[in-house]
Amino acid sequence: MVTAPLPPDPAALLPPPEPVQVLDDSGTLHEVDGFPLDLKDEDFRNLYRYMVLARRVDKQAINLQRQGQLGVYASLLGQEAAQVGGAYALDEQDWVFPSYREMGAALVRGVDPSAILHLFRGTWLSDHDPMATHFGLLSIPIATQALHAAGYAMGAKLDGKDLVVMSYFGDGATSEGDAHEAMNFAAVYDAPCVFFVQNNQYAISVPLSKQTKAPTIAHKAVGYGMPGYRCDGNDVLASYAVARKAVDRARAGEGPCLIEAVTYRMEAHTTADDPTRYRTPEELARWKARDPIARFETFLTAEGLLDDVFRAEIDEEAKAYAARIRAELYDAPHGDPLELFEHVYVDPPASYAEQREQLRRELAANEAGA
Ligand SMILES: Cc1ncc(C[n+]2csc(CCOP(=O)(O)OP(=O)(O)O)c2C)c(N)n1
Repeated sequence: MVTAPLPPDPAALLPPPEPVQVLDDSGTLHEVDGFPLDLKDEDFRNLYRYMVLARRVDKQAINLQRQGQLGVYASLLGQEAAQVGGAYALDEQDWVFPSYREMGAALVRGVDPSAILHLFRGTWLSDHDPMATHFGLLSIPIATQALHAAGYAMGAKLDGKDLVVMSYFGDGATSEGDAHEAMNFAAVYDAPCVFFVQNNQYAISVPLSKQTKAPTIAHKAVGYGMPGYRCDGNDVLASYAVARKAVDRARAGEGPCLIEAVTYRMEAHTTADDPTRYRTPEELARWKARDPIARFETFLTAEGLLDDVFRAEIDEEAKAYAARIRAELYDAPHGDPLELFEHVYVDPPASYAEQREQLRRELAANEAGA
């Protein structure tokens, strides 16, 4: 008699009761069983560098929006450790499919931040060349990138390619059908895919408590038959160690994982949001005290890896990044809105031509009235 293989032991897929934490709140390192750190001094410095650059680019982007140079911007403040730690676990041939908040992961992949900011300015309709960095285009429709990631990973497996795909999305995105379908497909087909959820506690104004009744987001993994991990997302080393484990499993053909990095969005949802309407100053202060960069600095200083020379070097580099962004973005000419219709269909449907004509008329009327 042929018997079906036993389903995985659900208990083995459950996240540990506490999020994995490598650096405690005071910046002291405790290695965690099962999540080894394979990092050298140079890696510690790189992680720090990316986090500081991400924060500086983020600040510059907010300033540009305030000056009317960007339409809108979604800040990553507070999420630097989760993003940088996660992306640092990938190899060059691997891929990332991001949401709109992933400037930190973009920097790790070598994406030019100005290219991304052009999208927020509306200079052009896409942002950067994904083939150059293996960093997908920013996805604004929530959770759609999880499907792109699952599909890309399934395709890579069919092609016999050695690559792992990581998709970043938020706690709110886990309520979308797209996230469910992506995780289910990836698990069923053992796709080399890591679903990296940054649980920053809010989906715009909706708190996590109104998002799910699951004990944690990581618990949802069991329903798909894949392991769920949780880590302290304000701890760059924990974010790295957990992502490393998930990436290694996926690369070894053991299928996908769901990671929940527990973190906090310290800024507004986007520059169009007012977070004082739905969260308290006390809550913000509690999370500010857990700042991911400050915690890592304490560790690096104690290890003798962060001296004044290195600090000054990174500070100079961050200033230069910001200056380049200002030079590139300030008063950059806008693209032609009609381009919107150019690259979607080979044979556009008739309704498309009507919509294009409607936009053309509106633009002409605006021009005439200007
Ligand atoms: C399909 C879809 N529905 C609604 C929106 C509007 N929207 C933009 S951001 C957002 C909240 C997303 O929250 P979360 O997934 O937690 O990510 P975060 O923004 O906190 O990083 C919503 C509902 C959207 N962009 N796409």
